[in-house]
Amino acid sequence: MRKHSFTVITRSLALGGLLLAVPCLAQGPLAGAAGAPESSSTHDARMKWWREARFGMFVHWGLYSGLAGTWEGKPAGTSGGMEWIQNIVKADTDTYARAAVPKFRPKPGFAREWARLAKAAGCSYVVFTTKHHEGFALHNSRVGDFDAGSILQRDLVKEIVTALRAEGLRVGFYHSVIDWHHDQYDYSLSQQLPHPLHGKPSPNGVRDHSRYLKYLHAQAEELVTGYGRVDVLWWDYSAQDFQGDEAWRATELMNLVRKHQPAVIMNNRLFRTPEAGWKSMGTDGFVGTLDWRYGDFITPEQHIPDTGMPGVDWETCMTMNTTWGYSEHDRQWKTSDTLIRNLVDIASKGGNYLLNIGPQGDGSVPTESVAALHAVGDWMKGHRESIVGTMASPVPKPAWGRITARERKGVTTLFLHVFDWPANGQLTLAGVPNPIRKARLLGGGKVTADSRHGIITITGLAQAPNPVDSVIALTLDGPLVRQPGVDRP
Ligand code: JFZ
Repeated sequence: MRKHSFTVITRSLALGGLLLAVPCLAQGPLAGAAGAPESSSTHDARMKWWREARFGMFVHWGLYSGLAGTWEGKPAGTSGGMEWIQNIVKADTDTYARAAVPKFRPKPGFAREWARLAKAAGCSYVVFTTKHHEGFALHNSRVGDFDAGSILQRDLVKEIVTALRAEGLRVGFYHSVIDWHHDQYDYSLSQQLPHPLHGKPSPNGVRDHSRYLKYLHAQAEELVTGYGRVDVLWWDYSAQDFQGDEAWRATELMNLVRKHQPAVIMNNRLFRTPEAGWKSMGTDGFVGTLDWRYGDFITPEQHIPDTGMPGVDWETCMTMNTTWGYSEHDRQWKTSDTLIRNLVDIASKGGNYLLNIGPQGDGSVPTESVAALHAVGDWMKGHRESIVGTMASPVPKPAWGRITARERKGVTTLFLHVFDWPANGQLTLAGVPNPIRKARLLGGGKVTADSRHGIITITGLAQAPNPVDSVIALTLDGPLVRQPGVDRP
């Protein structure tokens, strides 16, 4: 159950008979032109492509990418987020820009490489940093001078969006509300949010945070008006002591974005309250509900929730090594087998996987990431239907792997993802009462399925056809019946 709020109920009543006329009135952002709350059906329609997509590519790229985790010839660290290097070395923005700008030299055609890579990997959407905490904007901004237009005479957002669209990919903008460049961003207002000057007096005297907010809103408006359709806005981020309307004029910001992009899907990071799904200052806590006025989905970072997040939309974002922004010192690469199984694990719990690349200062993607994404794509080619357009497993995860599900016209398909092929060659599955229509191995191969005493047994294969994840599609009569606690929206 999602929470209802008094404001919204009052609004619904003010609309007279509408509450009776629309059976599924839920709380939500004030999305309608007349300020009417969004209905569940409108919300579902807006979320449809995203829920089906299951797999997206994240891109962290900015001035930090050229620094590559190195400051004054020494590693700023060998693990962790090097997009934070300015904060790690406590550089003021001028010192930082002087070191970083000369190393940020986007090569021609870099964006096409990203887009082709995302496509080859089987991603449906790409979310990239339009501005990270460092404050450097990748578009050509009329309201500032710390942007690609002013400094490189290029509009990198335009280049990236054009390339993504050419590959038929959905477009997402990551945008940091934290800003280490703007001279009116008042870092003294939060003890919890990072800033290179944290704890030090402001070098330019008292700051007027409302002036920063004007700039933040103006740049956001440029981004949602200058580049065609924007499918996702990925805000980052708030703290318990500084969040929401007070910190960012967040409701107004979301409404501004929705005015220009009515179908946009936004995350919940402009806020940091239980109503917005947050439990603590970590990204692992989750309260079980999300009021859509604060965002459409929850953002677990670098971890996969044990049993998913029943009843809400969520997306796990994850690095391939340990940093978001490129670092020449980070060699802790995950194997492509791990990435594939993570994707399957997440899909089996009803979530999305947003997998990060950190291109270098010239825009080229580390060879390790390219190889891994191609391996994921190779697996996806033969198994796409078991991921894209599927829903969470209706039953808890089996010992041998994971399950994703699909229901169409009263016919249910369970995709049995086998990570560990049983030694006796017999795969068993309990808790699924539907009669079996047929079973087939994705990629070709004969298997037999039998149901006896409520247990389905699949035989016919002595060994795993795919060492990472072999998938058996099990078609069943009747609708998908879920066991309690393993639901999704
Ligand atoms: C944020 C950024 O700081 C980071 O650089 C990267 O962009 C990542 C995707 O998002 O990292 C966070 C944000 C919030 C929390 C932790 C890491 N948090 O609230 O626990």
